[in-house]
Order: sequence, then structure tokens, then C-alpha cells
Amino acid sequence: MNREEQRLAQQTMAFVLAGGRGSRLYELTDRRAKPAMYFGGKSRIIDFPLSNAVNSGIRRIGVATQYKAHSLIRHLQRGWSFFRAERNESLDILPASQQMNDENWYKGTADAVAQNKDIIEGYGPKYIIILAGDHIYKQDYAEMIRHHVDSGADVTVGCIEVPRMEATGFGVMKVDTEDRILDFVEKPSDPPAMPGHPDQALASMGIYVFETEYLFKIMEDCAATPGYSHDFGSDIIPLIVRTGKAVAHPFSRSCVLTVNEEAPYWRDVGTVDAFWQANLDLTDFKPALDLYDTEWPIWTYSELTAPAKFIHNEEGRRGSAVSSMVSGGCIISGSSLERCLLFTGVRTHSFSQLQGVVSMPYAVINRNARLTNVVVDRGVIIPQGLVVGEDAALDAERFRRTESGVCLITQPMIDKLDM
Ligand code: ADQ
Ligand code: ADP
Repeated sequence: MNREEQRLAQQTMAFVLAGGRGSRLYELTDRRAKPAMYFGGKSRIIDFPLSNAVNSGIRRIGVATQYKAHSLIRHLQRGWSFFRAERNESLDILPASQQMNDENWYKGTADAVAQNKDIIEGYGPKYIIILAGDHIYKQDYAEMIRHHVDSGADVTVGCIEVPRMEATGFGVMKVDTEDRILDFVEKPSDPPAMPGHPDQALASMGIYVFETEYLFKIMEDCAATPGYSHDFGSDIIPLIVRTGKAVAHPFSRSCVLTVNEEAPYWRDVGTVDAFWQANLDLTDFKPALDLYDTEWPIWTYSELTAPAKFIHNEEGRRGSAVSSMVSGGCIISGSSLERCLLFTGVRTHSFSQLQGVVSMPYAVINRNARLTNVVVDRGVIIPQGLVVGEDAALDAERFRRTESGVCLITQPMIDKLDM
């Protein structure tokens, strides 16, 4: 980051949209918003955009929360309270219900910003970068803000190439050779391909840079148009594409690659399969996302725990884990783990065998359990001898089993078992 970028970052406020549910994570987001979902053993998803902002030199952050915000707010209060007003730093948690309005709920992503106009303007940021709180990636936003300023754009939209058939869930754009956006369609059923790449489409990452003054002006203009749905992707961005200058910023230009990483990494862990896969990928010999680098740290709230412990049980059975990540406070007693990722404080007891297990904090795996390809929710107590991952029909009856055969296990599902 050069001095110019540093200066721009200091003049920028990051506004993180963290209100979405993430309904395709099913029971995992019954009690918590998707940005509060655990990821990678120690972090939550929202730690990624927040760390990117801090590592990019942005010191003013607002987080708009809405759906099931308690776990998210607690996490932010515990882990993200190091901002100091005397150094012109701030992190404001902006729950929908705090706003004095006829309807207390944010009507859409743009409304979440509009309803916090006074708070944002109170800090006087020249630029504002809108971020989604639900993707895993490392990006230097300062470079993107510089691109915005250099190109004289009204809005700069972060974009990434995705397989065309997967682009139906995104905003998809057409750009010219100078990255100017010529066309933008939100969630098209038949996404337009990139020139020369019939199987690829250019998708919006839901990251936008604006001059703050311009953003509030265009939101007002947009509010006057019929059918306004208070959404960046459906309303604001298409309007600017039609009437102003919208520029695409390719993720590859500002993604942060650290030691072991070879290609830009960006994941939406919005389904149980994607969540399971992205977590287990971290156990690879050479993972595509390196959480061990110190150049671009992912800040988080870390519980105070004793180290992970691996022990023989009284009968001399070894507790072991290979190709696995085991967080602090875990005790692996007389059980064997292969390609597993355990969050804080998980206990596994004698003779249990775990393969492809992603376990949220404080789950307990009792004796003789055999679990293959499962996601275990926080604090679930797996009964003795439970076998999952060997009988597809039985698993589908008892748990949430995905098409690719991953089972999500929550405590209410366990309570219903006749064991
Ligand atoms: P979507 O994936 O549909 O499309 P959206 O539901 O608009 O995303 O949510 C974007 C972000 O805002 C998420 O982080 C979500 O948690 C949060 N959010 C949603 N509603 C909110 C509300 N009312 N208050 C506060 N936060 C809220 C968007 C764009 C697409 C783009 C994809 C990229 O519209 O063009 O391609 O993101 O993922
Ligand atoms: P298992 O059912 O696998 O045989 P136990 O629950 O009996 O496992 O625990 C075995 C060993 O694990 C204990 O003897 C102890 O050393 C260690 N252990 C269990 N719980 C704790 C704890 N809370 N703190 C520290 N060590 C513990």
C-alpha cells in the first residue's frame, strides 16, 4: 500500500452489510446470521471483510445487522472493540431496530445505508465502501478505492469471473476494454457470457465504492423511481450504469495472495456443502487459503483456552489426528481423526472415529461414535456409538443430508433419536 492509498483509506468508511440470513445454511443459521457463522477453526465469516478493512488501513467501520443479530453483536463486542475514538477510529454496530422509523426493519441493502445517513455523515468520510458480511477472501480495499478515484467513476463494483451457470445468483455485468460497465443485470436466469469465454460470466461481488455525497444523492434519485426495492444490486447499480459512470474492479487486481496461495480465493460458503468443503479444504497440505500467514492477519475474538490435548485413554488407545486442524481447548482422547476441523473446546472420547468432520465449538463426541463427512453444530452431544455417513437412507431420515452426502447434525436432531 503506497502513501496515496493510505490517505484514501483514511478518508473512507467501510459499511458492512451483515443482516442477511443465509437461508441455504438451514439450521446453522436458525439462531445466528450468516456473517456470524464460524469459519476456519477460530474465526467467523465477518472477520474476513472486517480484517480486510483494517489491514487496508480503513479505520471507520459500520456494521448493519438485522436478522438474528445477537451472536454477531456479541462477537463484535468481544473481538472488535479495539477502535479508539482519539485516533479517529470507530466501529459502530447498527441494528435495524435502533432506527427511529415507521418500520424498524431495513427494507433492503440500500435502505440499511440510507437509514444510517446521519451516523455516516457524522464521521464525514469522503468515500464509502459497501461490503457484504458473508464471503471469505483477502482483498486490499485501498487499491480498489484508488482505482475508483483514478478512473473518475461514480461507482466501482468489485467483480469476479464465475462459471456462467453459477452466475444466476449474482449481479452479472458486461464491460468494455476499459472496465466500464455497459450493462448490469441482477440475478439473471440466463447469465450473459464473457466475450470469448462462453462458460464464464462476470459477477458482482457485492462490493461497491462511492463518494459518500454521490451515494446519498443517487439513493434519493432512486427512491423517486417507481418499484424501488431499496437494493444495491436491483436498483442503485443499474441506475448508475444507465445514467452515470460505473466501473468494474477485477478482484485479481487487489486480492491479497500470501506465501502459499497461488490463485485469488473468494468463496461464498452459503450452503452446507460449500461450508463443509471450504472448511475442510483448509486441512489440505497446501490449501488455497492460507490462514497461517502473518502478512494479512484475520483478526477475531479468540477465547482463552488451554492448548489442544491428545491423550491415550486408560486402555491405552491413542488419541490422534492427521491432516486436521484442532483448536484450543479440544481434548482428543483415545479417538482417531482424519481430515477434520475442530473449533474451540471440542471433546472426542475413546474409540470414536472421525473423518471429514467439521465441528463447531464445544461439541462432544462420545465413545464409539463413527462420523464421516458431517458438520456438527455448536455444543451438540453426539451419543455413544452413533454412526453417521454409512447409511444414506437412515442419515437422510435423521439429519439434514445434502445431495453430495454431507450430514448436518444439530442438537434437536439428536434429541429426536431413539438411542
Ligand atoms: P445477494 O447475494 O442476494 O446479492 P443480498 O441478499 O443483497 O445478497 O445481501 C448482500 C449482503 O447484505 C449480505 O452480506 C447480507 O447479509 C446483507 N443484507 C441483506 N439484507 C440486508 C438488510 N436488510 N440489512 C442489512 N444487511 C443486509 C448481492 C448483490 C449481487 C451480488 C451478490 C454477491 O445484489 O449483485 O452479485 O450480492 O454476493
Ligand atoms: P474417554 O471417554 O475418551 O475415555 P474421559 O472423558 O474419561 O475420556 O477423559 C479421559 C481423560 O481426558 C481424562 O483422564 C483427563 O486426562 C482428560 N480430560 C477430560 N476432561 C478434561 C478436562 N476438562 N480438562 C482437562 N483434561 C480433561
